[in-house]
Amino acid sequence: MSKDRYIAAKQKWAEKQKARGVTARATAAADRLPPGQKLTTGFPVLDLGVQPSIPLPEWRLKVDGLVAKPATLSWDALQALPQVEDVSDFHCVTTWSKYDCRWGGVAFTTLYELVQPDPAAQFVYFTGYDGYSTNVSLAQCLDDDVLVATRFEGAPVTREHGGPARIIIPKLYAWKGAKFVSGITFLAADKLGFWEVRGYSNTADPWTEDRYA
Ligand SMILES: Nc1nc2c(c(=O)[nH]1)N[C@H]1C(S)=C(S)[C@@H](COP(=O)(O)O)O[C@H]1N2
Ligand SMILES: [Mo]
Repeated sequence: MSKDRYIAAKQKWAEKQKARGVTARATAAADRLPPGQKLTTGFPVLDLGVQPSIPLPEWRLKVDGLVAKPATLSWDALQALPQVEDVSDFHCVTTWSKYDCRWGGVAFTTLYELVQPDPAAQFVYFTGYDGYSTNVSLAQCLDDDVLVATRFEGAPVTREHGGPARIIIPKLYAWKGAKFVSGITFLAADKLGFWEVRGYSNTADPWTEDRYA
C-alpha cells in the first residue's frame, strides 16, 4: 500500500521535472484559497517562543523507528542526497495562507528509500530541536511535495522559519511541518504530537477546515 504511494510519488516527480519551465502554475485561482483563510504576502513566524540555534557541524537528523536501516544524518550527509525544489502554498491554522513558497531540500521519499521502513510502519512522528513534535500518516508523507526543506526562495531557511531544516507538508495545515527538525520516527501506531494532544485536529486538512478535533 505505502509502497504503491511511494512509487506513484516518484513517478509524479519525474513528470513534474519534465514539465518544469513548460507549464506555469495557475495563479489566483478562485479555488486556491482554502475556506476561512486570508492571503498574506508577508511570512509570519509561529513557534513556541524558542528558536534553537544549531551550528551546522553539530546538526543531526535522526531517522529511526520501524526501519531496516536507521540513519543519523549529518548536514553534509543530507546535502549529499538528491536535492529537489518544489513550489507550494502554505496554510496556517490561524487563518493565514501564503502562495508560491519555493522550498528546496530533500524529498521525504528519498529518506524513505534510504531507511527502508518496515511494511508495518504507517505513521510518522517528527520532533524538533525546540521540543516540538507532530504526527502525520505515512501515506500523507509520501506525497511528492513533502520535503525536508533547507532552502527557501533560493537561500538557506532562516532560523526563525525553522532552519537549518524544517519539514514542509503543503497539503496539511502548517503545524504538521516541524521546524528545526531533529527526528523522524516511523511507527506502527499513531502517536499524537504537541498540538494534537492540545486539541488540534489529527488530520489537519485545510480544504475541509479540519482545524480542531
Ligand atoms: N519546531 C516547531 N515547528 C513548528 C512550530 C513550532 O512551534 N515548533 N509551529 C508550527 C506552526 S503552528 C506553523 S503555522 C508553522 C509556522 O512556520 P513559520 O514560522 O515559518 O511561519 O510551523 C510549524 N512548525
Ligand atoms: Mo500554525
